[in-house]
Amino acid sequence: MTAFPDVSKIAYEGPDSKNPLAFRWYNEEEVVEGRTMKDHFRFSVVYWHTFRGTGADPFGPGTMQRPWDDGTDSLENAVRRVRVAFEFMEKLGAPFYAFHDRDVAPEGKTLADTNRNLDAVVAVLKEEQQRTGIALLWGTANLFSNPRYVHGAATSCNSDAFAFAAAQVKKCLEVTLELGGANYVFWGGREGYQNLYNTDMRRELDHLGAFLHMAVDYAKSIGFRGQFLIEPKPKEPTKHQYDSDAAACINFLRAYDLLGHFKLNIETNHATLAGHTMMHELEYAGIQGVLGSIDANTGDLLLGWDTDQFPTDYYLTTQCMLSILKFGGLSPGGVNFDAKVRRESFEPIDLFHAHIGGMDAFARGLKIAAAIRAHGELASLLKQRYASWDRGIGEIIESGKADFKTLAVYMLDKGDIAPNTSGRQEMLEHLINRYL
Ligand code: XLS
Ligand code: NI
Ligand code: NI
Repeated sequence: MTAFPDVSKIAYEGPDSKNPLAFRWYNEEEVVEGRTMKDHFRFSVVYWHTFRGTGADPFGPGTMQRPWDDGTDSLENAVRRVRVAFEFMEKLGAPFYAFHDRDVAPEGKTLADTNRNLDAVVAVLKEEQQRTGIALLWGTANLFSNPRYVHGAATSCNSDAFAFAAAQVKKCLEVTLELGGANYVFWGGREGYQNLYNTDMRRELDHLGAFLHMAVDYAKSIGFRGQFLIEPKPKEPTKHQYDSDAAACINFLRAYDLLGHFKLNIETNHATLAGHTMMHELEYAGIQGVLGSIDANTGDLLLGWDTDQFPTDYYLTTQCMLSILKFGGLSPGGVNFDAKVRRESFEPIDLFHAHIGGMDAFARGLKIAAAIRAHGELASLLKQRYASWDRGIGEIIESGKADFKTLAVYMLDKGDIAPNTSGRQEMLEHLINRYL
């Protein structure tokens, strides 16, 4: 069986190609800054949007044509979907994928049935991984779709929901280990609140901290060495998600003594929902030493929700790659397309167009960022801007040898500060355009 009979392996044809089913920039063997593109990006396809997305929105049902899918939640259908997924990823040339437990296998009547279903599908995933060499970037547990999680999972007011979530994450860690997953992700799902009148925030956060400690301990006990990642998001589905942005996550991890065990998985559309740019979130995570991986997508700034569109904007991908290169890359994380084709793009071939466009946009962004870095102009302007810290009083302050008294003596003697220089905002924005 083949699900994509008209598509052969997507090839790199170079910038002049007019073939939409070819890469113009992503050349997996090409070396940039000492690393192949394949290793820079570690591109990953998500199971949930790409193989489970229906195109439904609040105003109408699904539109996606997926001829291999019989519309049932049977195990047989789930297994057929695995074969299609690997055919797709193989033809695309994506080295990784990511899934939630419930994307790949149906829930049964009891937790035991559900675990058995998962085991059955995981055996097929493993077989396909071995056949193709495609690897698991990360696994995660869906702790938000089933109505039992209506009030959250680890932060639910119902302690049984916490216990069920623990059992579910335990199993998901086991299968992620079984499949050699490089990371394990915790996105908050419904961990947040709609209303503070009915919320004991202190208790909920304590429970979340305890839950993550249990996960760390269990992973250690089974020998799972993948990187744990938290994925910040400010809102949706709840009004306020506890992991609202990189800074909030880092504060939470530090407060609950978890910082050594986690890094962050930064998602573009979540950054913009938080009122930040993606580059802001990457820089903040990077300077704190917790930049782990990215969920690559983009929002629509005219729509105020998580539309998870595929990224095609070179400014965005250039900014991402400037930060990622600066902090030494993402591995063992990667560039995971947590993105979906829009409702109007309902044919199977659109899945190829979407991913090729995203991969090319990142490859182009990498080349632009590398050119900016190689030229060194931006770096030297930055260095120049902070030159007052490399000598004189700046150097004394940075070395920790100043205090309020000595600084007052210095300023009383000097009378006023050295004149400020221009920030050159427009010049810098214009400078970046030279490389695009
Ligand atoms: C939802 C999140 C989700 C995570 C995985 O907004 O992006 O898809 O990446 O649970
Ligand atoms: Ni995501
Ligand atoms: Ni998202």
